[in-house]
Amino acid sequence: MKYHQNFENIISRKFSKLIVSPDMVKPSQDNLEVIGTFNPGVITCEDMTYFLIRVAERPKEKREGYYPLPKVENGKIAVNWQKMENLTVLDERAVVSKADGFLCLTNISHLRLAKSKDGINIDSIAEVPTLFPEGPYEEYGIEDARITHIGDKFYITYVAVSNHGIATSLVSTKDFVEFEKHGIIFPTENKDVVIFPEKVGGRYVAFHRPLSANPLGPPEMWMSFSPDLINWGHHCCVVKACSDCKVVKAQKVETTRSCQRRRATDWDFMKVGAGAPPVKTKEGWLEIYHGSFKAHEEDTVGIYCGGAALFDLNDPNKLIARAKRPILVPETEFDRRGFLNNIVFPTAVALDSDDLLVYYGAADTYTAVTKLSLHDVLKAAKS
Ligand code: MAN
Repeated sequence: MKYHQNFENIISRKFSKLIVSPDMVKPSQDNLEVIGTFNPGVITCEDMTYFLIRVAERPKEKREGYYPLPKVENGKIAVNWQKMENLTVLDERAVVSKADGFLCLTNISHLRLAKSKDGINIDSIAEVPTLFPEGPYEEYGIEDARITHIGDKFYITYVAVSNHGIATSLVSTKDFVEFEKHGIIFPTENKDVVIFPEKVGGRYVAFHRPLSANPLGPPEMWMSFSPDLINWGHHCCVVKACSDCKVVKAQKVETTRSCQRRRATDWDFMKVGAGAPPVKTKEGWLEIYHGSFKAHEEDTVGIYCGGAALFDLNDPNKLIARAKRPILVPETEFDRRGFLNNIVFPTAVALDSDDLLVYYGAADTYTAVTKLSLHDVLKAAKS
């Protein structure tokens, strides 16, 4: 597929590698199949890289005229068989019940630990779930971990999905064996919460992505501050969807959310959300985030790319630069073909001397890593 020039990569990848695919992971129950191992939280500490991979599963059994909708009940994934005629398919991920208008997911996720000594080749993957959905706020699964190392602990944010909505919870661990749950830190609807690796001006800092039920504007990246990682406040919007936000003409773009008066050629015109916990560079806090757009009417969720933005080191809610074009577009076969095509969803980065290793979910199916020159990324951000 040829993209509009606004979607073309402005920098070249040094390499890309698929590192975890669904066939490498055992299902959590015999009646389920693993369809995705993606959007990993990743952190490197003392010569070991830890991955918390989102493992998406769906029921193996098929019944003519029915949809198997998974849900956690009594610590297990149960299947709710719903007549297809009573549902409207929203996209590959979700159906809507015609009776009450509520969404149900077609697959359900948990988090699984994998380890790697070199950060690129996986040495081991847990045989059973590491963090499994539990309680009333997680009955439709837990998704998209982001890991930040502060002091002697790893802090993990993840998305908790239930019929209460989509919220973000926090857990911490010292060893990836024992986990302490801290509950929901951003209530519904909020996701893409990533915590900065150190306090700035005496406060913890996080990006988050609230979603307004009233489509007054597109989903955008916000920032907030906390004395203790639990209580967050001083919220402000720091990155708006659409890097070049001029309105050229009223244009109706069907999304599940809104009709948007913006240019359909902007790579991030549908939404933006934080990706990886930011890294500290001489130029500022570097954030690799995601944005999405619809290239064709038939695209369901749209195309997801990675972008780069820089924030002031001492005053992080000050955006100092932002790349006009994406720095990562779906490029490899595994980015382009999967459960959902054309998705690059960055969730972690690691500095590797003069390079940046970017870990991401590819096509909502795989965990992948790519290497970019840090100099190229900073130059792109300032372009
Ligand atoms: C949303 C979330 C992510 C997913 C992307 C792309 O942002 O559901 O988990 O990877 O869409 O489908």
